[in-house]
Amino acid sequence: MSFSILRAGALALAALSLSLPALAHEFEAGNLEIVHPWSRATPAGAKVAGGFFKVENKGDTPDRLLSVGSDIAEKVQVHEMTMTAEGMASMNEVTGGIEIAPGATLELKPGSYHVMFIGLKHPLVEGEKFKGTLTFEKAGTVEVDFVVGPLGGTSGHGTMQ
Ligand SMILES: [Cu+2]
Repeated sequence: MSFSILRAGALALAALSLSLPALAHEFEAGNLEIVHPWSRATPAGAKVAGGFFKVENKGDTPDRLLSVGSDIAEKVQVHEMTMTAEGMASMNEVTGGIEIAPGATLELKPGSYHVMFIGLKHPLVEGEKFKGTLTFEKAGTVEVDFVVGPLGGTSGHGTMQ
């Protein structure tokens, strides 16, 4: 009896580890490794969504994230979130790209650098994926899949999302 319980446990673990690569998906562009591009499900009528991912520079020269593209929205921008002296969050489009030093990891995440999909052509549904392209100064353009996570959480966009 204890044998079959152990066996069931082992099978469950095996199933779990098999499902992990789908959750933590990665893409390569030259010396850059792009980890887990994701977005969020959008409420009905929402016109914007955020996008997030990490880029690890495994090379020995700096590179820059120049732009992000996708067919799901009319416009795609890279934004930076900063706090004003009054403690208000403010969002600005990044111009000139974001440097990724050798050995460094650039993280786009809620409340920080993020992608903004503006003018969504359809709602984002949890569990679905959509295509996007990331363009780097040296590594060029790479196609990635953004995975859509659950609605809610800290978007860093107040009432916008
Ligand atoms: Cu934004």
